[in-house]
Amino acid sequence: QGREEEGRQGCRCRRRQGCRPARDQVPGAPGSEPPSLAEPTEPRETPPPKPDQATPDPHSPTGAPSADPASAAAQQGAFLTTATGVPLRDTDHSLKAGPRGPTLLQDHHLREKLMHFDHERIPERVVHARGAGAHGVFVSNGAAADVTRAAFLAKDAETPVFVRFSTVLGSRGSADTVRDTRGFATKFYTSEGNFDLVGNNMPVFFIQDGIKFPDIVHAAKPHPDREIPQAQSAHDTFWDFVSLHTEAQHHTLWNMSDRGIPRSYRTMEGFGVHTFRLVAADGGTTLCKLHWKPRLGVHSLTWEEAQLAGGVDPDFHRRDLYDAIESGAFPAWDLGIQVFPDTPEQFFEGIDLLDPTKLVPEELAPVQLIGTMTLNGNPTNFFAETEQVAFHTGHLVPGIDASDDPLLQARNFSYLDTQLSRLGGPNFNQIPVNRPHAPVNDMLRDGAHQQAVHGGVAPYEPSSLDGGCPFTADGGFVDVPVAIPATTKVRASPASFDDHFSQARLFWTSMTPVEQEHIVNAYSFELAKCYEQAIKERQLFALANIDAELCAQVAAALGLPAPEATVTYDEPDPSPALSQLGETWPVDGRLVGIVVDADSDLGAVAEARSALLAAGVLPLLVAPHGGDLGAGLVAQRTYATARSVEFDALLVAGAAPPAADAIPQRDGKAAERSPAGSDPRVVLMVEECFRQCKAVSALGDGQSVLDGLGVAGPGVAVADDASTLVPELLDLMASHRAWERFAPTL
Ligand code: HDE
Repeated sequence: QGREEEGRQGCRCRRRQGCRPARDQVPGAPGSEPPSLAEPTEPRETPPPKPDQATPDPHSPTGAPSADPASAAAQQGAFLTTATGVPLRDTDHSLKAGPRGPTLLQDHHLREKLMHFDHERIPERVVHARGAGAHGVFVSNGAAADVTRAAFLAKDAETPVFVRFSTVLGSRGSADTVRDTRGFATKFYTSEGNFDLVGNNMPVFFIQDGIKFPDIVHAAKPHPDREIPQAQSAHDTFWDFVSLHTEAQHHTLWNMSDRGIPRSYRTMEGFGVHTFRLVAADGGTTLCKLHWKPRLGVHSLTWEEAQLAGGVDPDFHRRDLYDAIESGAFPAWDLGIQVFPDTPEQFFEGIDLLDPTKLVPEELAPVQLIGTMTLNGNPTNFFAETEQVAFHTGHLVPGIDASDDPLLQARNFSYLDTQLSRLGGPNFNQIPVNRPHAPVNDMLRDGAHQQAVHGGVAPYEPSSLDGGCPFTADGGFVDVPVAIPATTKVRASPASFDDHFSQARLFWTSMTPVEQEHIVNAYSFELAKCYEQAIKERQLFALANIDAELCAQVAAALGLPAPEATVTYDEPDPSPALSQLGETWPVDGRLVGIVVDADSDLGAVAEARSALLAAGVLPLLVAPHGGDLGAGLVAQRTYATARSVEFDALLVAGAAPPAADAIPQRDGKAAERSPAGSDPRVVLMVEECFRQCKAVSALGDGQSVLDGLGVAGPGVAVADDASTLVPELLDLMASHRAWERFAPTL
């Protein structure tokens, strides 16, 4: 274990001392310094190999002392070798009979190189194939210590973590900004073994029983005949299933809301979804739901932004996470719990805690914050870590146990299978990213890809050899002896699972008008993409049971009659906590595009840039051409490479006359045809940012661009000097968008 810890600490990323920084280096931890930001792509020296580029220590799975870390590194020495360490003189030419061939069968280097390459790919995950990962640290504040004896939740405990965010439906190479649920899976390397919290960015799920998982996934994946559409729910089979299987309506409504198109992984909430059981030191139990609360608040893209980003930068979320960490803007989340009494009924305020299509409003059970996770290290190697990480809901530690939620029960059964076929054998827990940071002393032996050289002769229990080791542990994992009432074996769900609409309505009525309008637009788009009239009509029936106005608006968009509701239930109280609007949030790590031209006042630009950096915001200079701009400023984007979706706000610091490479309009005169006389690409950037209700600002001459385009009103700031403008701009950014610029029709 000692070596493992050392390995983590040796991480060479510029802005951190190690992947597990000391407590006072963890942003958000008491006494920590705020990170200083830097452009993520700033040139730097090639980092030396990290200690975690190492093969697993062959002995550590048995708990035996570690070998010398240097001898275990995956890559050593200055010279190219074969896989077996034979130094090579040439890797560019195959061995031939004369320069014109043919190639000789005896060329082992050629054969080995191609054989390995041909086997570089492993099966992608059947769901959640597209993802991005990061290392970090979780620091507990001890608030959960009364309800759970989990060691990593004791006060001030620090635990290394690896997180993988993902979309659900798309393949590995699909776009990030599609409308979909997002996975939010965290592996805590605790002192008592690994705890995996394999959650989503939505608190509810499509199905109440895991036996339906293949059905919902088959329906949501591309059509089996032509494998279209990729990473989309906007097609017949998805809407066929969810309209027939109405328990999916609540989750579907979340997908149609702005939560389905997050601004960033950094601005997503996370949810454990299921109810878990906590076990205290005295054996007392409570039920709980787990929440991740992003320090930056919950923010989403608009649909237009999501579609643009899908084309302009399909890696939008992956890049955002990587760059934020590289630039020192470490994303952070607070972990929170809602705690409920562990009663035999397992209901809270009338809500069935075993039904994963139900949430418990925070107004009924406040989320108590129990610690903070900070992501401060990018993976060294995407395949080794992000692709090979293997999560499992059954990876529980003493103090946390599963509930009887039938979806969770099926997950506990299922995840091992997927890892077996994905990672090619039963020893996937020996892959570095999956290895616990606690000593392992199991009696699992042999199998494909075995890395350990196990000593001893008695991998069985009981034994009188090998000193009778290993011993079972006092204080180890205890399965809570929950009483199971006398009952009958049935294929059935409890009657409480029949309520499919009341919480969908709860979500709908908790939205502000602008959020409701986005939901209407999302349904109208998705259903209009279906071909089968019967499916659209059936989904309208489901919407009628959620809200008459929602149904009427979508029906109007589809050109269909709006049906009447057929299901009755008690009107739920709205939960304002579900809305994204109405609060202001830290702007740390947000991006501001600063548009300059050849005549911009670079002194003022430099001042604005420094003020933004000091506020934790990352300014990116957008110039007519790349390279040095003068006054110590370097262009980070050009008019040709920048697009509005990349920025959270815009600062126009020049009139931006058309650059030499501006695409000529029909008459060849770009400037005259552009309303502001500015470069058409800058005009597009300003117009898109304004339409997306982002903060738009202008410094000095930049005001002429906004004036020419009629850009004014809420969310717009102009000033002649940076010291006046920047505070105003930061203020506007804190509410994410100038929401009043949207004009909802509902
Ligand atoms: Fe998963 N799920 N799931 N799931 N899930 C997988 O495991 C499965 C469910 C979630 O970044 C797979 O390693 C079943 C709910 C995340 O590696 C697979 C059922 C929630 C990830 C699997 C569910 C999730 C997965 C695919 C119903 C939210 C990505 C590859 C019983 C609480 C983890 C893999 C990562 C991945 C099965 C339902 C979240 C096939 C059978 C509910 C975040 O095993």
